Amino acid sequence: MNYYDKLQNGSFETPKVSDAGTLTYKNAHFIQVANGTNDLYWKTTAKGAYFGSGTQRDYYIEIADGSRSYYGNTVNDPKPVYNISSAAQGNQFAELNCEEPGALYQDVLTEPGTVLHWGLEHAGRWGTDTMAVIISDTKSMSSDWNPAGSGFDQSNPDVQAVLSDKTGKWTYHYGDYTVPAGQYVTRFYFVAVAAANGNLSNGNLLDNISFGKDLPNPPAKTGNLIITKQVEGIAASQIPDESFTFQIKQGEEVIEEVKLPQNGQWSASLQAVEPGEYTVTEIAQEQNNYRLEHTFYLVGQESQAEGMTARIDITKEQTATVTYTNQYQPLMVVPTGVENRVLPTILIETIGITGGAVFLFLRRKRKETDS
Ligand SMILES: [Ca+2]
Ligand SMILES: [Ca+2]
Repeated sequence: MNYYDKLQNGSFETPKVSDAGTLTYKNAHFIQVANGTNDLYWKTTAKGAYFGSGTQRDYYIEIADGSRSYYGNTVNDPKPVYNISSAAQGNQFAELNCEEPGALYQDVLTEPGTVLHWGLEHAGRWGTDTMAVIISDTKSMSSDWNPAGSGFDQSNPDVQAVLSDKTGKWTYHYGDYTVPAGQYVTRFYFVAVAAANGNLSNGNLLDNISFGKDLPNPPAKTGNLIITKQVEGIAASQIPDESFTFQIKQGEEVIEEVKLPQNGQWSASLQAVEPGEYTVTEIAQEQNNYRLEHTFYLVGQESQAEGMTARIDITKEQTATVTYTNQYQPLMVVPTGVENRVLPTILIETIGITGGAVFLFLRRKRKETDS
């Protein structure tokens, strides 16, 4: 088995439905592919019958064609069968309940302490369907564990989200996950919990899934914004969590407030934001024994500007970035005693050097210099 550091085939574009082996129901084309199929990457916990076969049971994943392309003389139409007019991204999407409620999963190589981002688009099939996101260690998992359907336990601490969405449109969801100590392989489950029509072989459409260090691709017609904070002249480790507040405004309306650092992380993201013009304002906090000299911001690749408020255009299907840098000067107190008598006016300044080292410079006033 190959391992990757992010989820593969999150858009279910492979294997291609239009290739050999396509199944059809009311002119909607789909495939049911078994665990281990080339280019699939996904596995399922659900053992069920293959569509139409009646008895042949195996671990199948159902992938539908949402492209409205032609098969012979007949247009493929996902609408009458899946109640959705297209995939959320690309041409294909998956149905979590293939012939049984299941969990689709993948294992991803992870580094303890890092923050991973997940995102997905979900739709109900015959009404409101419910699914869950479970993220866990792989060590404690037995291979035949099926957390889906009646096996779902909401009190499981590995449950990250329970998502109920209507039929007919894709809804985007996202979240962050910090990899616990000692966890080098992380299993990511998308679990079918309930289906609107009660039929366990129907429901929970999924597309555009991502899980990894990179921010997910923004869903159609929306954008992302990443805010990063950095400091110079003071060690980042000296700065308490939530020292800096960022206000994100659209016009006069504050749409979000973000505090950094958060759990030791110096970046935060807003996802699936409506495109348009926004401002981000940093409310900087003074640090004990340091003087804030300058605040700079950098929007995308533009040149750095001094100030606290940045104007940012968020455009669809793009990720906008803004980085704020504060420069600090340590304030040093000269101990009373010998030094003060010998050097009554001594000005001690420090400057920060890249890499976090701090060098001290002593500068006497002219009248105190040796004569
Ligand atoms: Ca897709
Ligand atoms: Ca199905």
